[in-house]
Amino acid sequence: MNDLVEQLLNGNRRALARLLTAVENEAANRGEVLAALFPHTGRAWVIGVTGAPGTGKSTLVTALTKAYRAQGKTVAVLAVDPTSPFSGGAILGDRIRMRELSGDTGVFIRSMATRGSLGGLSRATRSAIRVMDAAGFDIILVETVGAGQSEVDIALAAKTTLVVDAPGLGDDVQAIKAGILEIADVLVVNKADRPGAKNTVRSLKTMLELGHPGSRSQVVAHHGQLLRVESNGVGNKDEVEAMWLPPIVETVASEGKGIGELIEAIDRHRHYLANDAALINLERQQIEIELYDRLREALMTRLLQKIPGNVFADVIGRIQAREIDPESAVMAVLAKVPDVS
Ligand SMILES: Nc1nc2c(ncn2[C@@H]2O[C@H](COP(=O)(O)OP(=O)(O)OP(=O)(O)O)[C@@H](O)[C@H]2O)c(=O)[nH]1
Ligand SMILES: [Mg+2]
Repeated sequence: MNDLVEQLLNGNRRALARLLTAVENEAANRGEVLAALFPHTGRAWVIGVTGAPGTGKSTLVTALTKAYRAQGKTVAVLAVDPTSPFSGGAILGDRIRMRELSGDTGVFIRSMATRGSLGGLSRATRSAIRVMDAAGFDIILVETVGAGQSEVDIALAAKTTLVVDAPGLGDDVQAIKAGILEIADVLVVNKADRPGAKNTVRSLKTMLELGHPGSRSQVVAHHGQLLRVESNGVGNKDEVEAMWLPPIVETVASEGKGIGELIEAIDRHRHYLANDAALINLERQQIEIELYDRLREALMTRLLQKIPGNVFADVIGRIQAREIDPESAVMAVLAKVPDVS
């Protein structure tokens, strides 16, 4: 395993593929691997790309990859599909779409489908990003379908999050789900060649302006949870001005249009984070949330080992029979476990 880590750090692509498989499958030695790699992480600019199905995320990722390659930057792509238990469907489509990138040693593409729980997928995503980061890529593009928890997860692993919308997906406002605007650093209206694109831009603008300036909500980490904090609108002027207002960029990904502007917007966000010490803050928040996540998981695993299996069946039956309420049941279960109650 140490050999593989050494090879990965030296740019060996076979070692990269094998280590990705090890962390994705939550292999027994993955802890060791990630610990060895961790000091070499934190250098890549991780860009999350999320949005409703079919908005053109994969096409956009392909176009961005080509543009970054033209700048001489190396790019790793991670396509995460939380909606499909199979690595067919969407991911197969991605493969075909991204085929034009193959043969370039400065590009590495990897797909990941759901395995087990959503929590398992977000842990595997974080780990895969770290392996790619340690491998020395300048840019890591992570595509995930905006489905429930996954888009929040992507914002927790990315430095810049792109939220992609497109016209023709039914109600423009509903195409961008509630809560997703808060995670967007840059809003992309793709398929700008389609009718209705201006409407999509306009409604996104309205949604953004409703929340700005002063009353814009901010997402902050608190005890491992993401909280939305409404600012009171009387904050000092500098603070309001210093806030990042997500720009809206129109693209036609399939023709490479608007990609230069999109890369500029990403660069501006990167500079904003770097100049304002906001990057340190962002990383702290992400670390805090990850730590709580992992702690919760580790404690739960230990706890479940200490509780005899039949206790659960028994308690579920008693709750269903209305003999005990769920909260009291939790207390009763914990009371049976030494060192916890
Ligand atoms: N007209 C037009 N079509 C586009 C554009 N970008 C992508 N498409 C097409 O839209 C379809 C979906 O594109 P994808 O890139 O697979 O979209 P996606 O968001 O990755 O889709 P999922 O991964 O399934 O959620 C494909 O047929 C693309 O060729 C665009 O800018 N204009
Ligand atoms: Mg896709």
